[in-house]
Amino acid sequence: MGQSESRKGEHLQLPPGQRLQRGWPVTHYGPVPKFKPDRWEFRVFGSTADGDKRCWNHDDFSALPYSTVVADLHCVTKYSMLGAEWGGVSARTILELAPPAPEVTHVMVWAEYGFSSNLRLADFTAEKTMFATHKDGEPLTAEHGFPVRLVVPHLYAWKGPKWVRGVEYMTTDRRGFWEERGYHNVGDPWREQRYSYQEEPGDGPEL
Ligand SMILES: Nc1nc2c(c(=O)[nH]1)N[C@H]1C(S)=C(S)[C@@H](COP(=O)(O)O)O[C@H]1N2
Ligand SMILES: [Mo]
Repeated sequence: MGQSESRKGEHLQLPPGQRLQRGWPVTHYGPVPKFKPDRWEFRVFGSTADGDKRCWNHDDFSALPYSTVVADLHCVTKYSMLGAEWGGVSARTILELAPPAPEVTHVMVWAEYGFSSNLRLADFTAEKTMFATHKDGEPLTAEHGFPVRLVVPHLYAWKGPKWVRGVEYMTTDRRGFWEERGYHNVGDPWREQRYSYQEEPGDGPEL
């Protein structure tokens, strides 16, 4: 078959306990936010290298360097979508434009309505971690996170908030929305790190 089939060839493996999903379901907690372009901004704050915040409005964010990655999405409820092409702004680009202080070890990614997810800095700086604005060449739809969602292909999908509004650089770890509500602080699907009761010392802050 065509291009999508060969792309999928790179991603034939499903993490343990996952099944293949055809199509793209919508999964999230709460309502779909309404995008208000004049009020929208993408903010980087917390422990930046120079102590200043960075802010991009929607036009400026849309003008940042655009790249694509082919990556899978693994929902902790056990379905996986394989071989999507995500387009957007690499997390590494944000780190270059808004460098963190040397003491930063974790980030909190913030979305509309206070949804959040925490990541180790190493997961945030991973090559394929991306603030996606597009999937398979099309802008994201509202229910899939328009205008921007985070994609962290090597972790369960709750680690990638839809409707992202900012990144907080942190010098200690703190739990995000699902990490406070029973999900694993790290969330590696290859190790089936689904629930917080599976955490081992060092995986996350005390609950
Ligand atoms: N803001 C926000 N982002 C979110 C969630 C959420 O509840 N709120 N759920 C996550 C979960 S559990 C999954 S599986 C994916 C689903 O993305 P999709 O609806 O585009 O398939 O979004 C993630 N991002
Ligand atoms: Mo999920």
